[in-house]
Amino acid sequence: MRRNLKTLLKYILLSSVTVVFTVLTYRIFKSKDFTRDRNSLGLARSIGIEPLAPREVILVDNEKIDWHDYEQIEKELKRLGRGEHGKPEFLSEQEKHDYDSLYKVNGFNAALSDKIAIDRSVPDIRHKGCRAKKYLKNLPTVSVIVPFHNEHWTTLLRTAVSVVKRSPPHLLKEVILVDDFSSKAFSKKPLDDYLAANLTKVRAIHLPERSGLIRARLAGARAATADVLVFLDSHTEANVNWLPPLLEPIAQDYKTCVCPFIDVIQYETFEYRAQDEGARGAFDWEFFYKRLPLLPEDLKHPTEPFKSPVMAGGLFAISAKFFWELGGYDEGLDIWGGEQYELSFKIWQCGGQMYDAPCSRVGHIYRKFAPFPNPGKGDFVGRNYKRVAEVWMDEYAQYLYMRRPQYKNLDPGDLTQQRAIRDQLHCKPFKWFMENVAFDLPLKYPPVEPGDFGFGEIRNLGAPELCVDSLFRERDQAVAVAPCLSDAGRKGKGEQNFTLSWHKDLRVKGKSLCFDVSDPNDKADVTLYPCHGSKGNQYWKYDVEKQWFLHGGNPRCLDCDPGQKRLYVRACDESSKTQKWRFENVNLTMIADWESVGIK
Ligand SMILES: *[C@@H]1O[C@H](CO)[C@@H](O)[C@H](O)[C@H]1NC(C)=O
Ligand SMILES: *[C@@H]1O[C@H](CO)[C@@H](O)[C@H](O)[C@H]1NC(C)=O
Ligand SMILES: *[C@@H]1O[C@H](CO)[C@@H](O)[C@H](O)[C@H]1NC(C)=O
Ligand SMILES: [Mn+2]
Repeated sequence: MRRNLKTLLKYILLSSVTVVFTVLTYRIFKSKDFTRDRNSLGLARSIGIEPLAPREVILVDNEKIDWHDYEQIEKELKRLGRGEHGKPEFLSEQEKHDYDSLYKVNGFNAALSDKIAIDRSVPDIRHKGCRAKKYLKNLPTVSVIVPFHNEHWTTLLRTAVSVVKRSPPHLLKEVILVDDFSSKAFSKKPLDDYLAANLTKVRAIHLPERSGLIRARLAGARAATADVLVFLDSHTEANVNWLPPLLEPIAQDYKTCVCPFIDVIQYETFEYRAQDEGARGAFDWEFFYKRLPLLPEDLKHPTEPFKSPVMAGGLFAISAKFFWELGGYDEGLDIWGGEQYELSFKIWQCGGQMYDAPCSRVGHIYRKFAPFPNPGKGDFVGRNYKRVAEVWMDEYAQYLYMRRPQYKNLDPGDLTQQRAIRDQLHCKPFKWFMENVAFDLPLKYPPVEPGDFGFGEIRNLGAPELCVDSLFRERDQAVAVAPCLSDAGRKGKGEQNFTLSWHKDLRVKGKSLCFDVSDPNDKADVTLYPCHGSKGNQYWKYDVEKQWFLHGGNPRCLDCDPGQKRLYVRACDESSKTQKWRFENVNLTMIADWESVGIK
């Protein structure tokens, strides 16, 4: 009896929970207020129930619409003037009086910027498929955060105007320009007045002391009131319909960070053009930012967001909720450097995900040179890197320290709070990140550099007195054969020491010049070209048995004309003696393992 009563009570409790939830979820999906949606959904999930809404309501919620602002697009197409449509522009001689002085403080052609309209048009260089793409009708609201220190007036305003003009008004809640203690006069009151009079959605906050990029971003994030934070650099231009592709993946799962494609605004001419059609962000073991190729499945869907291991750093969207769950940036990171790794590792290791959205494009001025003096704070970048490595990278930190032994003696400061975040969020180990997200990184950037497949002299068997010789030539010049330097009585000038590196390229010993063949014809020259990592033109393999040097994917054999002392490649021929070469030192173990070393 008692048992039955208990069961009955349980039943009543459960059904009332169900009723409450049905009502709640119905309201959630009907509601237009995204913040409430998300919080309630989060609540539902946090107590272990996946809310199921009535069928038709789900359909409403998944409704997708065309977000293009065709009126605006039409208007921009008709614009005439300097630098319009992102065309390259030039100053006349008379206009060049402050060219040098403005270049020096900005690192780009700021005098030209002043001649180009603040609301200029940019070309729609998105993949054609983006024009037909629809996105969820219900998208979260956005605060755009733009930290700046002494940014040039017109490039700063162009950033803000491009955002305001090319964002759906009801999604864009505000643009916050975070003035990191700029010393240019217009950065204070004139800026505030301009914004109040002309750009009501844009406001500036002025930091009372120099705080650095990372803390300036945090200050902006703290002031932001919308659902999603979008961080931009202060010399950027948002392209057509840039916002919905950034927001949809976040609307679908708030633990998501999305980066736009970053286009190039050329520092001299302000030409707007593509950098490329996308790559996955990565790093090498000195923490230089690198890129990995798209995966085959990414290439099949050129307009769909693809997963990226690390962000480039300056331009990204993330829900405020997730950003703060992750503790924002580590405030112990000083000025700049390492913050993109910190946030990226955190996002992936702590249950989130990161995408690049090909249909969202933002132009960025890559400066010609950095105009700012060194802040004189010692190796602050090294300290930042060490903080990131110590908190997030586990045993992989050693690969960084192997290359930068001086980091061992750097004091990274107090890491207690960062480690507590990692514990509290039950974040995964770095090994998980390396094996599941950046799984192809070690092929291109091995934690421990493999040795060479071989090195030394390369002697011809058809003409055994001749060796491959670069003759100290430079880029774009042909490699030849010459009398072997190691033979007695044949001393002379020459450069006959080469390495077949683990990159599967043939290098002049001690230089980063590689043997390159671009000519598909018979007897194609072998020329020297800066090494670019064994792809295509620079791929070489040594066949120990046949004593062939094979070039390229559709292999041809290294060969020579002993009379003319010419070196070239041609179709492999088992009977040719001049195609056989003796390579002075070969690591047979490594050659036997050819496929598993470096890039395949
Ligand atoms: C508003 O913009 C116009 C046109 O760019 C400019 O002339 C004016 O000075 C601006 N207003 C303020 C208060 O700065
Ligand atoms: C080529 O370089 C290697 C290592 O740097 C050196 O040991 C070797 O003696 C050199 N060989 C010749 C032929 O100079
Ligand atoms: C050959 O390569 C293997 C694997 O990288 C390495 O362990 C070994 O020391 C190398 N041998 C020589 C003689 O360099
Ligand atoms: Mn920048």
